[in-house]
Amino acid sequence: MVLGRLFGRGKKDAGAVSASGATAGGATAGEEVAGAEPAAGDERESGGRFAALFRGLKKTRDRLASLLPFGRKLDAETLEEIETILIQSDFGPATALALAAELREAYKEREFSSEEIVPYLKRRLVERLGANEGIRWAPSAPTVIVVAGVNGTGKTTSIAKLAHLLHNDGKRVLLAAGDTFRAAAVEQLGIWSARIGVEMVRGADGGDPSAVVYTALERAAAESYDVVVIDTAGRLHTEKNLMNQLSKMVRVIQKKIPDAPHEVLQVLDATTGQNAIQQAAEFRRVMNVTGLILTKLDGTARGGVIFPILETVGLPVKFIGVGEGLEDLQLFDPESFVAALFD
Ligand SMILES: Nc1nc2c(ncn2[C@@H]2O[C@H](COP(=O)(O)OP(=O)(O)OP(=O)(O)O)[C@@H](O)[C@H]2O)c(=O)[nH]1
Ligand SMILES: [Mg+2]
Repeated sequence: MVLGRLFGRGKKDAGAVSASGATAGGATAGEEVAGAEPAAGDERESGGRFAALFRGLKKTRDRLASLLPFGRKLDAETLEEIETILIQSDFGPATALALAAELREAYKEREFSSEEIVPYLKRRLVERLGANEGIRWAPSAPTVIVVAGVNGTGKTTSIAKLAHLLHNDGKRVLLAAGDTFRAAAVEQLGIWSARIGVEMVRGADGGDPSAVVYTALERAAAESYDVVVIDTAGRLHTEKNLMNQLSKMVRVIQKKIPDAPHEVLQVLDATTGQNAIQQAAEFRRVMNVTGLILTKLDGTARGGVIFPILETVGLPVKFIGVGEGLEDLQLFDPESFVAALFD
């Protein structure tokens, strides 16, 4: 089901896009409706999708578990403590204050006992995350996805992982090596593309990335590709150059396909906290960023950072990175995410 949403088979366009079917061991539709523990249980041990998420969020989960006053009487002091813990865990002041206020209110009305604190928090957190609509597909192929972000955030690896997901779902994926600034970047993507078994368009070293993108779009049309995923530089000589290059790339894409790019996904490194939020603001000034890929959640004990990112940046998190392996990019699923934070 989770993959179903990723591939746009959720509501309106059911069946419009062929897919090999849900293979990743996600929850069934019934389980999804049931609550925040859809994929837990057996799958946690079995090495499936939830297992990777559960493993990836271990640092954050351990930290929360060590902080939360389990089994304690829910009084004014405990409530105060929970508020502080949520702020310290990078849930951000807005989420932390709102949750604590809701808890206080609910406690006043004797809605629940102290054992219910965590289930209550989980429900509220899932609600705050909202739904993930998945990839926005083009009405007619190819769907063009630009992946941008500052250097080292995980663009190239995330593109490889995304291509792998899409390829496994039966999509014809074409990669465009748009980071021509570093020869090694093209090589890196080339190695991934060979490993995954998808084609890649490359240009001359140091050449104009817009030319690479143009060629990729021509080829995608001629050879009926479903998706073009474009890698971009994270660093040029100056930041101004980078922003100019990115906006030029978008103009070139739009000359060929007016309603493209259909997705501009900005990659943010979860371990950089507040910095990630600033980067998002900068990129939005030059590009119409449509969603985020939040990487390296496995590398931080402060995975709660997703909340202030969502609140401050106001863009949906579409994918999350929970490790360095090819299987470690997931469609962001709020319920599984929150379950993996606490269970
Ligand atoms: N632990 C962990 N490492 C990750 C994740 N995503 C990416 N990385 C690592 O982050 C490092 C940088 O990743 P790249 O994909 O090269 O980053 P980039 O944004 O393309 O970097 P530039 O091309 O220099 O702009 C690599 O060592 C990746 O393996 C993740 O989800 N978890
Ligand atoms: Mg790169």
